[in-house]
Amino acid sequence: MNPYRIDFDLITGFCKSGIVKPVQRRVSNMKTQFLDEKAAQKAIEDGDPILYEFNTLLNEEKHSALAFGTTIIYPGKIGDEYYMTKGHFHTVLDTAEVYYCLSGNGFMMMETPEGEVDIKELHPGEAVYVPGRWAHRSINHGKEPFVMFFVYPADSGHDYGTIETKGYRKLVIEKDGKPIVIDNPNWK
Ligand code: S6P
Ligand code: ZN
Repeated sequence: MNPYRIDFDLITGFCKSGIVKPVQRRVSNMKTQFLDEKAAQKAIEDGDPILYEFNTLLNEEKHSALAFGTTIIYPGKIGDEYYMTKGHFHTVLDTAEVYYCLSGNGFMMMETPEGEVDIKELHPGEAVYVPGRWAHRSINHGKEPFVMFFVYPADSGHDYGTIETKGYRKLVIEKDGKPIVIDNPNWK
């Protein structure tokens, strides 16, 4: 392809020129992944809010190319659990990804198939390197939208099924006004 240029806002993460339209994910798109399924059902009945949006600013989808874009996770909770992304492994498991925090703050929750778990907090100006083999989920425990720029090998692919079936080993919930990490009692 030819060299390519695109705009995105450094605070909101959205493409101001409108060339790229965001993908939106609502509670109904990941209802079974929340610890409190009754709270998730109620949120759906009360208007099914958007949990997060992401903009794939480019995906050339060929080996040796890069894909990049922005993710915006809104502030909020389902029960005691913060709004978060579905999370995924890459289909080509050993492909890495970089996330750079533009605004807001939150966590990147990561785990390997072997059961190692790591969580990194991100503030504006901080980046996290997600090595190959690590599933990744973004969680907003702040009061503002949590906005990140990401880049990964374009042919990585997305394996959502493993997380949908097994869940994450750890969850982040709010207790006494603060985020805490707990074991997921529903993990299979
Ligand atoms: C892709 C990258 C992001 C996520 C986005 C939404 O490899 O990690 O573009 O797709 O943050 O998360 P999810 O888990 O719904 O794909
Ligand atoms: Zn990814």
